[in-house]
Amino acid sequence: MNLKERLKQPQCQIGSKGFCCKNCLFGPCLLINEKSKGVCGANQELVISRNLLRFIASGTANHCGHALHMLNAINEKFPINYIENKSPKYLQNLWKKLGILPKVGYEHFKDISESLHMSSFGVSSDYKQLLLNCLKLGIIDGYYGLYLSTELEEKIYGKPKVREAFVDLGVINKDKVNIAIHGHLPIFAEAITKESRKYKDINIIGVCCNGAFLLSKLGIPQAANIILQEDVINTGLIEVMAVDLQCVMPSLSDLIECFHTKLITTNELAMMKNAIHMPIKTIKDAKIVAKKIIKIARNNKKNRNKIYEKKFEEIKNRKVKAVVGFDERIWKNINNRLKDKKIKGVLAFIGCVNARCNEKEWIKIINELKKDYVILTTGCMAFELAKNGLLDGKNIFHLGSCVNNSRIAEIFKNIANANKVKITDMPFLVSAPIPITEKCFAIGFFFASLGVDVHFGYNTILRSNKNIKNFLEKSLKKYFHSKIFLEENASNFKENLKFSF
Ligand code: BF8
Repeated sequence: MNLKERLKQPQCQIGSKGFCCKNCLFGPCLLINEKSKGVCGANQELVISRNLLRFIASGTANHCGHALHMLNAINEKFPINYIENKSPKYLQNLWKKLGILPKVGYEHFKDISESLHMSSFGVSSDYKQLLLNCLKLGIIDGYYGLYLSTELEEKIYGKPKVREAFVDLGVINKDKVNIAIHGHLPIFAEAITKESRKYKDINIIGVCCNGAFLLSKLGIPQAANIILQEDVINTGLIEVMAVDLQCVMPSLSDLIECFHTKLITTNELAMMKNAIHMPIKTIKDAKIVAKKIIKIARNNKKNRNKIYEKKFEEIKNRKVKAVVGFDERIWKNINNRLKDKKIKGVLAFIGCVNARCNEKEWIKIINELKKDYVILTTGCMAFELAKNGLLDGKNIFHLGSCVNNSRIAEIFKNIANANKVKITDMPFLVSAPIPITEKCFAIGFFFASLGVDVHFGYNTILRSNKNIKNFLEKSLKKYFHSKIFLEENASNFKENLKFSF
């Protein structure tokens, strides 16, 4: 069964509205309407806010874990006073007043753990407290996750450079040894790219955020985002797929049984069935493993079934040129356009591409919006825009992987500073139109904590409860002058687009 077929499996109708509580064995309790209560007495808004907080805690753990693995690789500790140094002072004061200023250093992992604690059976029953804690985790995600990971990436490998590069499955080369790099940590991705330059027969291609990193930092072609990862192996032309952490579908383990592809895991947290495990902890390990994997891949090419080389003729032209490699330094250009009233505002389209949604509709609408707005993009959305030929480097800017969303926050901060106003006083909006992972929600709540309007275009948790909706749209306005809202229809999103500021 492939992804499309698995998507046809029935979805739980209660769970898909966020109304299912599985936090204890009185349950699962299904809270079908706004008057329903669980066995313990929890109402719908409590269940939704607890579920949301747990979702975001996990997303935040992913991004903070990303930074931690990078720090470990270079033998450094979490920096102290990081949030104080990176965030505007007026926001720190607001966060302090609301009781959501995170703890320092490694203590922020305690904040993640306390979120699990407060959302468990019989702890907090105040849904507003739980939602405010989602914002606290958003701040942690933003600084100890996104900012720190991006800073470490740039410290080790330097800043990206604007350049042309290629995306989509056609970047696989049937005449070469193809090595796909999937996951999120740049440590191995960069090491194998460097090592591969010693060989004429190696073709490195990226998948998901490692793909976005390699594309924007080194101009390495990106073959796939999340929904195309199985298709990469399905070409039958991949000698090795090396994966580390996050967004690697377990289905790959079964899929490689049908092909000669070797699946190699490189992070101790993420073992997989049918995979060879080659652990990488340090940059030195990465260099050693890179050499070994290149050897494995070159040896494996002879096992390729030649039928696939013929079949590849059908997709070899699926290769699109894109201008990539922007970073926060683009802010001056954007600020000038704002000052000259050439644009109405800045929209960031970030996050995943969910196969349950109609991505074509969103791409069409983003293409229309680029006439009036500067569009910033990262992660799998950036790939989707590139794949559709929209990244010409004029109105839509590719800023890298999902942890590089900190570059969007820096752009917002710099523009607001230059105009001597708060971030929330500028026409900025962040949208995750078709999210999949918990990480997308952590990022969304980070931007909301900065005072930026945040849109989700698909969301099975925030739906259908008026108190939750009121808090995220109205109470947030009171504290942050921003809102978090859900609009699943792309045309309606465009028609009703207006900023809170
Ligand atoms: O962090 S956009 S599917 S690859 S979560 Fe995953 Fe979503 Fe893609 Fe990278 Ni981001």
